[in-house]
Amino acid sequence: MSPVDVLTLGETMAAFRAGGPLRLGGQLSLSIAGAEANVAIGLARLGHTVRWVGVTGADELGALVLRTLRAEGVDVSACTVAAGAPTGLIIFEPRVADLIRVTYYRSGSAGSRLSEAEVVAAFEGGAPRVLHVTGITPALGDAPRAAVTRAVAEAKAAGATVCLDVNHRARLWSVERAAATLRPLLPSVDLVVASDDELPVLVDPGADPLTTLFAAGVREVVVKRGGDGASAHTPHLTVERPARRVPVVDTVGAGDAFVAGYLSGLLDGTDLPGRLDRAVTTGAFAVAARGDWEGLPTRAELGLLDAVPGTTVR
Ligand code: KDG
Repeated sequence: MSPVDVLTLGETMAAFRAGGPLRLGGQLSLSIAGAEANVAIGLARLGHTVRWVGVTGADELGALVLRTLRAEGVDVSACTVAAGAPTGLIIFEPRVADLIRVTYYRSGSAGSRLSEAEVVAAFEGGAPRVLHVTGITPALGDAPRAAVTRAVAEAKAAGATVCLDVNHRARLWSVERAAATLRPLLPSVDLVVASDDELPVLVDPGADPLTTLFAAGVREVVVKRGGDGASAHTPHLTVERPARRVPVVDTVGAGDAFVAGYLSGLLDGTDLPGRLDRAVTTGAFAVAARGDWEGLPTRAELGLLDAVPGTTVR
């Protein structure tokens, strides 16, 4: 097992996208989805080496998860297949207008069995340049929480850059429990990614988020605002970027695509504006395509959105 540019860990589920309200039946399309896997696929498509660590069930949907990640060039050599626990499911249901209702079938899933053992295996090949973790994985249970804590400690000790995307999932845990788990990690975190409404997970009410996070040891803060763009902050510089204008097809996964673009820029040594430019671009690709990750660009495609709308590329 060789070192990689980026290591990430979490649960990847079988993903069903419904054509309409579930209670009316109809067709479902099947893929995979998981915030960390979405980032991994985005980075692999941009030419970086990526390892995703997780646990899948010894079932057909687990085979789909691993097959899809391998096909996308993501290293899954440190993954575990757990007998006796099913691969988790997520169902995306368009309910009204552009509102998507998400239903999880992941309690007791194989993914929730992720533990320090997988992390130790993942680091055996050497530390990554970047560790990417999200606030979803520690919400899955004590073992995944310990896995994230161990991965952050191992990455910090090895001098890797640690990226935390808050990715708060209110159906998995409360803001209070998320705060109690994620705030102690901040001294080991270099880069925090969050939306405005997720910052209270890390910052007390009334406190200035940037002042608080920089004081905790974080070096870079990126705030995702969806269609309103994004901003990136260090103690010495702030950069703002509008969202790129594209037809909105499916916003699920756009935040992960944004992170993949940002980390890609970081790995390439680009400056803060360059990282944010790439992030809003990859985020736009995700919004303009159906699926969590299916529309993500290769490096050669990054410039496609610069073309005049309606252009045919021949
Ligand atoms: O960001 C998209 C994710 O939310 C989706 O892929 C599934 O990881 C997932 C989750 O827990 O919601």
